[in-house]
This record gives sequence, C-alpha cells and structure tokens, in this order.
Amino acid sequence: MNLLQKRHVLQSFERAKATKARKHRDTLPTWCPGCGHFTPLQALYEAMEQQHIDSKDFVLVSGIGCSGRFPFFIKGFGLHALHGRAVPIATGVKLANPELEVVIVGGDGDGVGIGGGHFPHAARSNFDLTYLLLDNAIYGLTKGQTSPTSPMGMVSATSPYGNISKPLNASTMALTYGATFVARVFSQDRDECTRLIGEAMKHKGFSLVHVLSPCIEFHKTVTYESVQSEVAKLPSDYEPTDRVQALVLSESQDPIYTGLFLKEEGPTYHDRVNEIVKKFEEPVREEAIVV
Ligand SMILES: Cc1ncc(C[n+]2csc(CCOP(=O)(O)OP(=O)(O)O)c2C)c(N)n1
Ligand code: SF4
Ligand SMILES: [Mg+2]
Repeated sequence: MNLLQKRHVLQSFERAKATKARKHRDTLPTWCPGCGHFTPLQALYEAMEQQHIDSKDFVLVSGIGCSGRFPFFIKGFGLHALHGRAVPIATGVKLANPELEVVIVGGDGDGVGIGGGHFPHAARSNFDLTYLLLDNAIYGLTKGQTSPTSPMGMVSATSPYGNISKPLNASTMALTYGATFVARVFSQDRDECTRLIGEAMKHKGFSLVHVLSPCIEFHKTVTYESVQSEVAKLPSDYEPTDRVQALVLSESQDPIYTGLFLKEEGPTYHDRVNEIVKKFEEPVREEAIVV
C-alpha cells in the first residue's frame, strides 16, 4: 500500500470512530483496506444521520460485486439482489411503498454492463430513487476483468492485448437518459461524498451519484493517484440547471469534472401515477363516453 492509500485508510478509520452515525453501522466492511467503496458507505451513514432517517424506513438494494456488499454493512432493510438487477428491484420496492427511502448501490459492471438496460428506464420515468454507482473501471469481485468503463488499452485476463472498446461514462448516460439529479464525486473527497449523497437522497426524482472509487487490489492504472491527477471541481460559477451544458462538462476528459452537473425539479413517477388515480376517482361525465 502506498502513502496515499495508507492516508485514505487512516482517514476512513478516524472518520468512522468520530462519526455519530454509528447507529447505522452493521457488520464491519470486508473490503480490502483502502478500497474506494469505504467512503461512499461512510457518507451514506452520515447522510442518513443528518436527515434523521430511521432504519425501519430505509431500504438498500444492491447488485452483485464488491459494491454489492453494502446491505450487510448498514442497518435497515437490504436486498443483495441479482447481478445487474438492483435498479428494477428498487423500482418495485418504491412502487410498493413510496414512503420508503430507497437507495441503490452497484458497480460499473453491474450498472452499465449487465444491468445497463434497466438504468435508462428508471431514469426517464423519474422514479424517486438514489443510485450510487461505484465506478472502479474494473470487475473487482471477480478479480480484475475489463469492465464497460475500463480505459482503452487496459490489459486484463479478458483483454490480454489491451481493451479495444471505448469506455462508457455513467454521468453522461444518466444525463442522456433524463435523470433529474446527476453528480460525480471522487471517493477520496470525503465531505463532498457526504454532501452529494445527502443532496441526492433529498432530491425528489431519479438521482445518480457517480462515485469514482478506485479498486486498489486489481486496477493497475485507475488508481487514487491517477484519478487525483485527472479530476477538477466544476467551475465555481457553474449552475446545474442546463442539461446540454451539463453534458458538455460531463464528457470532458481533461479535466474530469466532479460536482453536481444537474438538478431539475419536476413530477416523479409516483406523482404521475397519483394523477392517473385521481382521474379514476372523478365521476365519469356522460358526454365523455364515446361510443
Ligand atoms: C449473471 C451473473 N453473471 C456474472 C456474475 C459474476 N460476477 C459477479 S460480480 C461481477 C462483476 C462485478 O463488477 P462491478 O459491478 O464493477 O462491481 P465491483 O466488484 O467492481 O464493485 C461479475 C461479472 C454473476 N454473479 N452473475
Ligand atoms: S477487490 Fe477491489 S473493489 Fe473489491 S474490495 Fe478489494 S479493492 Fe475494493
Ligand atoms: Mg467495478
């Protein structure tokens, strides 16, 4: 472990000890020390604490992967679902009981690989869900295969001559799919992680928090150092209200911007369902019946 990774582990430990969010913690995480996934977990504890979310009102639905292990580490209802199927299961949970705070957690492989067909529909329908997509640009759990967000040229057991496909950009995908809250954060940026996850949970509608979360065990090129040298905060005068401008900035590779790209208010899926229900409750006017 290099110095930066050691500092990250120590900070995680100190922060975990200091946090008042202990009541949300369950089994201690089993990730490799220094894994990027620790920070979003801690950030979620803190966001829950800040918003006084009771465990009984909270459901975490995860996919399969190292990221998918979240439900074991957090008190509340949890579903460690099928690979790539966290999003549709979460929409079902939210439909069954809209009062619940439902958070989805999954990796890059889970969310934009095998589960990539579900993400657009939850986003365009504006389900009131928060999606933490932990992007380490690799399949961590299965020991380091090339994923849909891996950089071109990456050598792994599944791309021994180097990856020849362009990586997908989860933030850009969410913006294109119509998500109403889209943010990107580097998992080393602890306070920003807590802030953005908290904002995403408060937002009414589909929220993506795209966490750049290095896999220290298997990724040889996407590391804390490489990500740190590539990221920059969105310009301080940037207003997250214009989807086209958000797309331009989320596509930038030099630098890779972090922060809140877009926040749009509007009816959620459930609001629209309620509108239909109201129509059914109104008495049918005779002149409205067309024979
Ligand atoms: C249907 C199915 N296909 C493949 C697998 C094997 N598998 C488990 S986790 C995983 C990839 C996980 O990568 P990612 O979603 O990026 O999560 P990470 O471990 O990197 O956090 C794969 C391919 C599986 N469990 N189920
Ligand atoms: S293999 Fe990678 S993603 Fe999985 S716990 Fe270890 S560092 Fe994290
Ligand atoms: Mg991954």
